[in-house]
Amino acid sequence: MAQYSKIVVLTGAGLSAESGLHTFRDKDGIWSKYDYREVATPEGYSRNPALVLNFYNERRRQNAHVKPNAAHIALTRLEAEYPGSVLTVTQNIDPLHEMAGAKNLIHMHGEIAKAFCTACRMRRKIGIADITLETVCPACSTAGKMRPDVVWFGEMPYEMDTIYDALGRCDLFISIGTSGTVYPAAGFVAEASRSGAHTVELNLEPSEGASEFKEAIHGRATEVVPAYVDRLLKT
Ligand code: BJW
Repeated sequence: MAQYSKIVVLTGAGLSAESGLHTFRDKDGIWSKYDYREVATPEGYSRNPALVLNFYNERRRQNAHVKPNAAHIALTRLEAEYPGSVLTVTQNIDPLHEMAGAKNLIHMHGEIAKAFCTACRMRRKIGIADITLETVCPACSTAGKMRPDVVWFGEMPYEMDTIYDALGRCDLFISIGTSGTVYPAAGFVAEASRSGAHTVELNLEPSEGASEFKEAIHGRATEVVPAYVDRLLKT
């Protein structure tokens, strides 16, 4: 019988780093080149929407060229082959989990490939198309109200009720490639611990919340994640 019956996996930018996408807080990370207050807050967007739209248009174009790496693929294998349930909650806005075949997935910080209309609140897939100040909402026909469907600082992440419900029931919580600095995701390990779950961090280096995990394995995601998934599938 499998050791755990309900697994929650939290992923962050470090998971996609070896697919060629920048993390946020590493030495050459996105926040070393951009001020998050200007590009990742509602206030920054109100001050200079063109700057924010261009920042995400550029990142959306980068996504056209990326491929899932061995860690994304291993997590999909876990979801497909593990005898218990596996929910992946990603902070990443890239499409790499679904490109690897993930099905039970929550994008808590939104998706770069979607746009959100602030007039009618419709969310829509746009693929790699740019959003501009002239973009017209296909649902309500309002121009200039479409923004990237991503969660900025000060905004409520998506599907929090479902996530907290899963954390309250899980018996294994795995955190991968995240610095543990951004809430509410940074608080998930404490939530899972309160439910009595075993908690594991798989990260290049100890994260901010490292001391809260019962187990830690440090190394590159493409190495430590497939090895950890193999271990789970063998037990
Ligand atoms: C590798 C690797 C390899 C590298 N292999 N590993 C004071 C106290 C507490 C909270 C707050 C506070 N003041 C404000 C807040 C709230 C705020 C917050 O947390 N701020 C902190 C900075 C203090 N949070 C919010 O506003 C959130 N909303 C909210 O709280 O609503 C209220 C609420 C309350 C209660 C319940 C529910 C809700 C919203 C946060 C939105 C974050 N948005 C961003 C941008 C999204 C769009 C975009 O992508 O542009 O999300 S910011 C950015 O950070 C992005 C990421 O998803 C997020 C996390 O980053 P992540 O993934 O951890 O990346 P890094 O770069 O930090 O770390 C990468 C890690 O990988 C590193 O450790 C590397 O070592 C490792 N790594 N290569 C393995 N190859």
